[in-house]
Amino acid sequence: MAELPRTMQVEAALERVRAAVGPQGWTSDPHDMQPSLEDWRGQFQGRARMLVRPAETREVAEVVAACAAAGIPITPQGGNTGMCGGATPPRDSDGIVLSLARMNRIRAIDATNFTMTVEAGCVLQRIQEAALEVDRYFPLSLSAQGSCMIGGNLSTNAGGTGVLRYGNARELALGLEVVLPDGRTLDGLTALRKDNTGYDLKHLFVGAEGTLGIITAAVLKLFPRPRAIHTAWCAVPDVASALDLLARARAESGDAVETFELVSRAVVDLVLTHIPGTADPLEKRYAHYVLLELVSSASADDGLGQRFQQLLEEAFAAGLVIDAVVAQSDRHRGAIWALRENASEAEKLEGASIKHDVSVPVSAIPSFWDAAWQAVRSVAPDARLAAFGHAGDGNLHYNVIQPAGGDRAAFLAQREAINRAVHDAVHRHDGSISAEHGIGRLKRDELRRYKSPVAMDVMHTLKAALDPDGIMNRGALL
Ligand code: FAD
Ligand code: 2HG
Ligand code: ZN
Repeated sequence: MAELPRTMQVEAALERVRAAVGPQGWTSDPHDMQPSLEDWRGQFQGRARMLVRPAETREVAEVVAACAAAGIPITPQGGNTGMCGGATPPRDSDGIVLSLARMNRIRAIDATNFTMTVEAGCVLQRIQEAALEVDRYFPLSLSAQGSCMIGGNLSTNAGGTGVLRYGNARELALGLEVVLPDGRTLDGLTALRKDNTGYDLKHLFVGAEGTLGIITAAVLKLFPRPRAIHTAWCAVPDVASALDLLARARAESGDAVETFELVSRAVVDLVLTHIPGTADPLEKRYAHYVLLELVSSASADDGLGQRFQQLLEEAFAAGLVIDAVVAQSDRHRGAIWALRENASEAEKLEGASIKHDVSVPVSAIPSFWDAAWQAVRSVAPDARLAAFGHAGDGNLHYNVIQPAGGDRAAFLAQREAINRAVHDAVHRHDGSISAEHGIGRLKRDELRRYKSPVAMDVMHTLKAALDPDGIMNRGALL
């Protein structure tokens, strides 16, 4: 029998997609699709034939099989909060966006096994709340938690503010269910902590940014619920002192540090300017701050409060902390956290920023900080630094923002030179150009520049083996 022309193959496949998900599960209305065709930062705009929203794994499998048969590209999408444009289809795409938003069931919670089985479209905050309801804790925590989804968190291997104690998303997943690019379902929903039966396949899909398949469900690790939380907002004289404070806090608290966030004054000023209801908890202005949080899961306060107090006193005496405020209530703690949690939003409201989500060894942060800034100043003397981040993990958001009142387009025209200044400094300090946000479309060229050719080759080999026609998230990562 003669093969159907491509346009007829595509139409037949799209009809199969529509039938698989039913009328609730798709739209091609430009107005309804619009939010899915642009990223959170408004930096990427794309095109798609259809927005498809399956409600079950078998529907995802049928949609992918239909697309695979006709070579229709698929862009997977969760909460669309990603920072690198990975969930936005290409500008010239003739494919579909596949949203996991309707797959939002919590399938099971096993409090004895300390596990929860969730669908990919579960919003992170809902997972945190469901864990607390059974007196357990799911520690992945980021400012986008009210809208990002666990499938997106796993696909970007998200980090956030609890990595020091609990690891990033990769370390929180025991098993995954994945629809492969040919439409088969890989059921790896194991709740086992030990399973050495060959390659641990889940790790292929964590951090793959949707390029190797679609995560449809996951078994997550839970932890005992924190009972005592001690929070301080500390002014530090310089970045090096902050890291001395970190080392001291880890060693003297029995490694109870859950959060160690460095925030520069420039970022605090942006938050105070743009986010209503925020206030500076200290009277004087300082160059850098640390949001420090120590946590204990013991049923009574096991002396951590005392150690926390002692730690702060000793840090004052050693000149590592020059001013501080300790949270006295949940409300007070929330007000302190607001200075950190609103950093991205405040930066966005201030104007154009060139973001650098980078990591270096913790001990190299001070040297990197100065070297990178010197390099940026040499190419963009009027640019401003609004840096903050998860210093406890060696991860800085070394964001360079446009001059106050300056021209947005002129500033963004310097992107290449500014990226080179920062990323070359990262490279010289044995760091990574993407600590936690991934590569997406934003950093594809940067990845090629800094990743070893052998590593790139292995990644291309894996991609070709699993997705030979390249339908999964075309244009992202590789
Ligand atoms: P999306 O943006 O929808 O997608 C991200 C990528 O994953 C895309 O490549 C997409 O194709 C792919 N994808 C999504 N779902 C699936 C799936 N089910 N299967 C296969 N591929 C899929 N990130 C951090 O790591 N740490 C932070 O502290 C942090 N803070 C943030 C704060 C703010 C205010 C914002 C806006 C973002 C922040 N982010 C942070 C970035 C972002 O929230 C995370 O990357 C998050 O994990 C993305 O989840 P999402 O559901 O929005 O994914
Ligand atoms: C955070 O830590 C996020 O708040 C966002 O990773 C970082 O906006 C950024 O650059
Ligand atoms: Zn971050």
